[in-house]
Amino acid sequence: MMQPETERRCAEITRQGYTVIENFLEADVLAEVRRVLTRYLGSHAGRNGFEGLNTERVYTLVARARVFWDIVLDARIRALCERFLLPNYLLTASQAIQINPGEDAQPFHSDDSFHSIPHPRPMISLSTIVAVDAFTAENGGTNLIPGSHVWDEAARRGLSPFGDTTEIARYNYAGQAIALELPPGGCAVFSGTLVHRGGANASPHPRLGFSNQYCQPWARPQENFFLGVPVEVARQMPPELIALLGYSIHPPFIGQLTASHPAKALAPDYQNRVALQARMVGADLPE
Ligand SMILES: O=C(O)CCC(=O)C(=O)O
Repeated sequence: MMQPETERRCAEITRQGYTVIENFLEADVLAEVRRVLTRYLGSHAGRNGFEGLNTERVYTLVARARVFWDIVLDARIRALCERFLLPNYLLTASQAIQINPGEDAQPFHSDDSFHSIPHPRPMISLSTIVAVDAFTAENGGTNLIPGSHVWDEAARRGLSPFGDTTEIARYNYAGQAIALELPPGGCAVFSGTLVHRGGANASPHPRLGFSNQYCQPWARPQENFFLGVPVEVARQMPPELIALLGYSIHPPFIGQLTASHPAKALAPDYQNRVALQARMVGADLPE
């Protein structure tokens, strides 16, 4: 039953760079997301124009609550990942973004541009952004440029991995952007090559959303989930999820842990192989 929907969404991503799933989160799931995020808001204010000086972020969502486990593994999103990414794709980012009233627009950027392979090129990552509060043109609903996912280097000249670099580039890009309007619980899925930014929030209320992003299995993820997700939490996760965090092999060897499967490191009795072998041969680490 999902197949025609997946086909339609794939076609939209291929044509315009993004697709929208209006009713992505059920009301109870959305309420749980809001409950968890409310607890953490206030713990990390943006430190620069890219994070947003009047924006709050909660990183590593997948470590914080089980509700994000199911969302990361959502079958509709995974069906799209399977179409655009290789098997053994990974989670690359999992963060909430609250754009507070009065915040300026973020610099224009695309989410996989720090993989410095020239454009046009296939996406290296696939992003989702989910509205917790309704996204509107007034409150900072993501500004995105339809069709920019296929731009070449000349069209992308005003961008850098940290966003647009000049006033004129910002002005030109803004003229081509649309504001993503989403109901609470709505989701947009877009190519890692699509040019976009968090919008300015001219409303009197914060705009809360979150973004899970997935990348090719050969690309280095943005977030270091091995260190960011406490091992006691990772041990409770379902196998499909720990695989997405990098406890997996992209054959033949990417991700191997001293020539064994990295998920073995989550076993309660796991012993580091290098330390074990050093003990066997009577060596000190490091010599
Ligand atoms: O919050 C948004 O609407 C988009 C934010 C974004 O693109 C980012 O922080 O990379």
